Amino acid sequence: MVVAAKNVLKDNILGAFTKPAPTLYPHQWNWDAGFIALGYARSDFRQACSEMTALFRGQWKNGMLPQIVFSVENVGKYFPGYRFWDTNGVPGKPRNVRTSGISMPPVHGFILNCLLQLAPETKTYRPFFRRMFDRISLLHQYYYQYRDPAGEGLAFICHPWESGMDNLPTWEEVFNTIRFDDSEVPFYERQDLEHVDALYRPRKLSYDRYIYLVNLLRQQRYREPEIWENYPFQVQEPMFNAILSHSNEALIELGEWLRCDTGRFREWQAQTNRAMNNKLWSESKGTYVSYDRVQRRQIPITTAGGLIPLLCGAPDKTRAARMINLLESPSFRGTPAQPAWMCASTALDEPGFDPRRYWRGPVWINMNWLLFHGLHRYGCHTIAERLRADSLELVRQYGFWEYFNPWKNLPEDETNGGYGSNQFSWTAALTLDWLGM
Ligand code: 9WN
Repeated sequence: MVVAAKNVLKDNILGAFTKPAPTLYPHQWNWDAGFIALGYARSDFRQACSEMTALFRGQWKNGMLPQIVFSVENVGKYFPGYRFWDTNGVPGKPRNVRTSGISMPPVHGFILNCLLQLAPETKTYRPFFRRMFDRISLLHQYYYQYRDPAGEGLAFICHPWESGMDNLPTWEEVFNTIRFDDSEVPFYERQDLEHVDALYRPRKLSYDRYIYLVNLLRQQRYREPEIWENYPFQVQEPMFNAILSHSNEALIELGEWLRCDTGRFREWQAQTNRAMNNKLWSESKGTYVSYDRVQRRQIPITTAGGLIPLLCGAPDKTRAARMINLLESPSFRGTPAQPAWMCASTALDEPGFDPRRYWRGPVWINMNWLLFHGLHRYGCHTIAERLRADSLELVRQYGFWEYFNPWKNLPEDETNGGYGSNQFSWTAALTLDWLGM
């Protein structure tokens, strides 16, 4: 498994960075780069650093770190490409780097901290850590300055792609409140369906909605904060904020090591955890849920993302116990007759659940990795280890797929429970991390 995982990364490498998948995703992606860096950390530390450096070349002057940094070699092989995003000439975008115009979950702080723990020796790499520390601080500054207009401590996402969990039923609830005409969706041609069967990817309606939002952003030239005044999709999502909070914690540790001031990271972390507890906790669900800033309401849908606040220490003992009960309940474990792998992206009993379609139910290895660390933090070592064991078993049975059917017993005519792209980089990278390789 180790050799095979390393080969996935080797085959996907494009010089300074590694693409997420051979053909479906031929550029560099934001949070993928963090997970991928971890996959190289023990075997090729230089490449791990290179992944981070390459990604931050795309950072905008206001701190925004783009979801995609486009590779010049693979122009035209992914939709929406650089031209469609139309970020060229946007003030503050680095002129010589092609990027999209939205961001993604800020895993980079805690990934950098993991890299520090794994560095072969820290003296040589100190300038790298210092540079990254400054860049990541700027990224966090961006979230608190531009994505938290009320100064609550919660960053909002402006597009499902920013969540990294693009196709949750949660987003449909938000979109159902946004009225727009077909004529407001510019002409576009998807390319994902050339590589993956439509059954496993978002539906056309979801793509129309994604593209409608991209069009709004590009028409207004990504002008922040003005653009947010009338912008319809503004969601405070628990995993995104938990990742931000946990990265703040990491910046405190890194800052102490670098002998830098860490005061603002402490404030941000405390404020974000407090706000998550005040605004995103659902007492009836026993987990965290998203909040729609525009409609001013919680969206009561149970997702794996709602459990990720365990990672940053947000829930107190009582809330954590309720979350663990939920994780151990039929919503995520299935039943003796129909057992499930941990952990479905959308709960098994949600009406929007679909075991094959992208984020509507399948298991994703990066979600399991985040949850694994959250569970250890709360002393739930046995469940954490089960999560790791399930992840490794899925990879062993099916291969390095992008996502997996959460049901342990597949229908008789289905032999492969791995979906999306095969040879998926973060599945390989996090397998290596779990195996300590
Ligand atoms: C859009 C690259 C990315 C991941 C996301 C995953 C998928 C893109 C797409 O692939 O999203 O960003 O085209 O579907 O949802 O989490 O970062 O692996």
